[in-house]
Amino acid sequence: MIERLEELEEEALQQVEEAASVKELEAVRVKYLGKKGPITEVLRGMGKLSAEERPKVGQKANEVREAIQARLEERTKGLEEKALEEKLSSESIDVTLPGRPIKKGARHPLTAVVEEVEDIFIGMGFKVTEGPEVETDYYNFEKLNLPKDHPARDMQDSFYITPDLLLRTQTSPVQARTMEKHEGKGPVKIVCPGKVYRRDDDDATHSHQFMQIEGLYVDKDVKMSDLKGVLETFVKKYFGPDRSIRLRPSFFPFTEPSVEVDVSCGLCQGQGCRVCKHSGWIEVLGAGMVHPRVLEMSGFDPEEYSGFAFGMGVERFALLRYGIDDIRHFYTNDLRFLEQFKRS
Ligand code: 2U9
Repeated sequence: MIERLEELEEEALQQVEEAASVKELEAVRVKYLGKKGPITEVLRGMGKLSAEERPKVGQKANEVREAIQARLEERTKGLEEKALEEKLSSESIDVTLPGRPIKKGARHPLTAVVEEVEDIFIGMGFKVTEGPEVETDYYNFEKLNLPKDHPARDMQDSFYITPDLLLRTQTSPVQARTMEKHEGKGPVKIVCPGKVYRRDDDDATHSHQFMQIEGLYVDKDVKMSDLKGVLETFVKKYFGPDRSIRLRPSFFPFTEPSVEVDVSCGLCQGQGCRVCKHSGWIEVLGAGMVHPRVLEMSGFDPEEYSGFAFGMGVERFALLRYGIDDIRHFYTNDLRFLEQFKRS
């Protein structure tokens, strides 16, 4: 039996040496040291041995098992280390490879216009303020001198959510809320950019959702000439120093007097062309002195305070800046359109 065990040891160790993978080593372990293996078999037959032989064979069997087990462990460890080394060397980083280019996005043209307009007004001391897109009827209309029966409410057909809640039709409620927070004390000097919603059929020049930037300056002694100066500075900064503005009388419920602001046409220098519809002027803003009732409703004493306000459509500014002919391009997310606004 001892001889048989020695044979088995030699055979098993030989196979351990020949195994080429951890998997093959495991197969050798099962074959020789498993419950159904030949060493177990030898041990089972020990009952037939004499009392003298039995411990010797037992001890030999244990020695053989331990020897095979030890060599198996050594080789397993060796193979695992080798596999790890191979993996590490095959995965090594070649630092000389050129980097993968990162696909850069671009700011949406409307965002670019909003940021540019904001920067110009920040330069004149205005703060940027935002507010909710879902508004109450009270802040969207009532506070802006548009009572329930006002015809302008029909003019701006709106998206109502409940009888009292709607998608704001202008960013003006942000100004009304801000004035209220100031509790009757000026100055309030803000520009309010944001999305607004009106029930309109979408076409090349109309969209049911569009963007506005409105501005408000309320303080003691704010005059119409301040409004003109601020808007002239803005227009020259946005469109160019050679452009001029003109004011035409208009009407808005929230301002009195109200004006429409035109900028001289940049294509024909006021001579008249296709872009300005042969008038030499392009309408770009609405504005006016804040109506005393609007001041009062938001907690300012119209005897002590006055203010001006203005509003502009962002899409119109973007159309003019980039020479785009259809407002719907801004909302269809066509990459062929959007990628043209990448900065080099
Ligand atoms: C308060 C008081 C007054 C905001 C103003 C306009 C004139 C205006 C239009 C321009 C193009 C909207 O996008 S558009 O259709 N806006 O003409 N907006 S004055 O007046 C305010 C706002 C808030 C408390």
